[in-house]
Amino acid sequence: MNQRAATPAWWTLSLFVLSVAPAIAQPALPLSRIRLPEGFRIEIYSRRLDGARSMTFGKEGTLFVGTRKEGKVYAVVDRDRDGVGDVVYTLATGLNEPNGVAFKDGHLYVQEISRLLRFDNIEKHLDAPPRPKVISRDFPSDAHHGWKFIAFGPDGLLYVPVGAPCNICVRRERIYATITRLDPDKGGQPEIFAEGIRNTVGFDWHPKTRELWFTENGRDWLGDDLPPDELNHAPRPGMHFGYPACYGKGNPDPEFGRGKDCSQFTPPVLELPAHVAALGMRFYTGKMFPKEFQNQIFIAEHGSWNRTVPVGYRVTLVRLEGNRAVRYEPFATGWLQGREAWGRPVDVQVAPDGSLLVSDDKAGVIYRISYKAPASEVPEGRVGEND
Ligand SMILES: [Ca+2]
Ligand SMILES: [Ca+2]
Repeated sequence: MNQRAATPAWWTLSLFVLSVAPAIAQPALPLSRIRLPEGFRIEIYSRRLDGARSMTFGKEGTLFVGTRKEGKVYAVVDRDRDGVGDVVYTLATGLNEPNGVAFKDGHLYVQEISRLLRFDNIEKHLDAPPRPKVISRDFPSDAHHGWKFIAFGPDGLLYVPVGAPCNICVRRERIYATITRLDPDKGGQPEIFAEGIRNTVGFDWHPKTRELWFTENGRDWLGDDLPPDELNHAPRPGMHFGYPACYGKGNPDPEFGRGKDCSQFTPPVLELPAHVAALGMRFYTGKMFPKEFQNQIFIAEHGSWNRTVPVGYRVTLVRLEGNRAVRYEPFATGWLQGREAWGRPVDVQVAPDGSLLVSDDKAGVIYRISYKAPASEVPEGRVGEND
């Protein structure tokens, strides 16, 4: 800084500006730019959530939200259950990229880069959260792809991915480029569930088959259109999904795939466009949306950085027939305007009322997408509310 500029008058002025800044309202977000299928609408569920990333619900309806660089974990409570969060608690600060949040038996689990933390009986203590217990320190400390999405599977185990600590590389330690799982009550080393996964930041289990599905981000620096991001299906432990040797449906990587037989790896169910950055994904299990959305997959696409013309920055829908993906279509678009994005979807989460929440770490908000049948589709004898 220029020393001469730091006169007492300058300091007085800057302190004044700093002290009033928090009182200035956030600029309104251009929500009218978001395009959705007929009958759907988008609103703000909660704002002032800097860096909002992964989401999970507590048993009493509290929404927990992780972040990365912000180091914070938030809790949002919708006291009157009207679909708008009323209170935001900051449960923790100063954590190391606490991207992952999961909830079980009253406790909130938070995954930093290398540590798994647990906040006991959290919904009873939102205004004065307990110090977290350290459940595990057994994950690598690499910052590259180090932030983690976590979730409990139908087997009661916590699934924790470990990304490749690089754009693309081979590491001797087997834990890299995997999805692991562990029993947080027992502790101990995580078990490798699936491998050959460059980096997944979103997964869910099919509500009927209870099998794992996950998104995966492809490598960078292979050009604008290669390789695809992936939607994968892991019905059992021990599967290998190809990284770093092979990408997409059987393509060898130009550097790491020489001499490799790509047919020995499990291909993705669906190749997504390159660089869309498919992060959060969930099966829709609510009752609010029309029947054809039941058990279909929503994907949050964070958007590209390694591409000439930006892509992604939207929520997409994958329609399934059994274990086959039969359609991939945009669901919510408009965060990207020309080459500029005003928001970046990170995670999707079905709320208890059946609406779909979407987190956005650029705009620092959670959106709520709800559905009401257009008036013409309201059955006779039922009076539609004014919209
Ligand atoms: Ca409310
Ligand atoms: Ca793959």
